[in-house]
Parts: sequence; C-alpha cells; structure tokens
Amino acid sequence: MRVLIVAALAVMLPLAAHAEVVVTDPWARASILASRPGAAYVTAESDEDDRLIGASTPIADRVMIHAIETDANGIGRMVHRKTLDLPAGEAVDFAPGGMHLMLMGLSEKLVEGTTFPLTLHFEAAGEVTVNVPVLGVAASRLDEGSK
Ligand SMILES: [Cu+2]
Repeated sequence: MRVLIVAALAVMLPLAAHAEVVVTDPWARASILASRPGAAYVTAESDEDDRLIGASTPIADRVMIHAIETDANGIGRMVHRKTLDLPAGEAVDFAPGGMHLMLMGLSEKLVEGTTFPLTLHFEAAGEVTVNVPVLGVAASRLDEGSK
C-alpha cells in the first residue's frame, strides 16, 4: 500500500508544480507552392508566467517564431524571435499580419482539409502538441476558413 501511495504522489507532484499552457484555435493557410514557407497560427494562454522557446512539426525542417514589425515608412517586416513571453492569464494570439509560426522547409504543400501536428515548447509547461487544420489559401482567420 505504501508503495502505491508513493507512486501516485510521484506522478501528481510534477503536474501540480508546473505551469499549464492551453493552446487553442490552431490553423494554417494552404500553400500554393511547397517551396515557400508556411505559417501556422494559434492562441496560447498560460496559468503562470511562461515563455515559448520553440516549436516543431514533422512536416517542416524547422519552425521559427516570427513577429511583424512596422518601420517608420509603414513597411512591415518579419522579425525572428528566439522566445515569446506568455504573461500569466494573458492570451497571446498568433494571426496573419502579426505573430506567426513560420514553417521552414516544408516536406510537402499544405493542402486544404488536411491537418498536421505542431508541438510548442514552453520553458515551464513543457511540450504541447496540437493538430493544425489547413484552411483555404485565402483564409485570414479560423472562423472565416471554416465557413
Ligand atoms: Cu514569418
């Protein structure tokens, strides 16, 4: 009996001590060419201060965290970020024209109606994997693409 209780505590304690990040509304836009990078979007919210430190997917060589910064002339440029802070209780939205997860070196085109797994790596919460639906080439938000 004692062995069972110790084993149960060992399983529960790390969970209680860790931040939890909820990742919702994943989507990506279908690509016209496999040679162009794709982009994926999610909403992420952590119950404690945490930080996105990377992402990966089996369908791309690597996934980069990109922001878009607008210069004084109003021209937007993609800026690579090594990490992205997730303040506790604040939903961070990835969306076209803003933060996105750039899928570099796609092994195949992103085809509308398919899905692919995307794993987000958080400093405190660890890995969270979501299934990303691929919407049409003209989709600009999740709800638009699902109509
Ligand atoms: Cu980008």
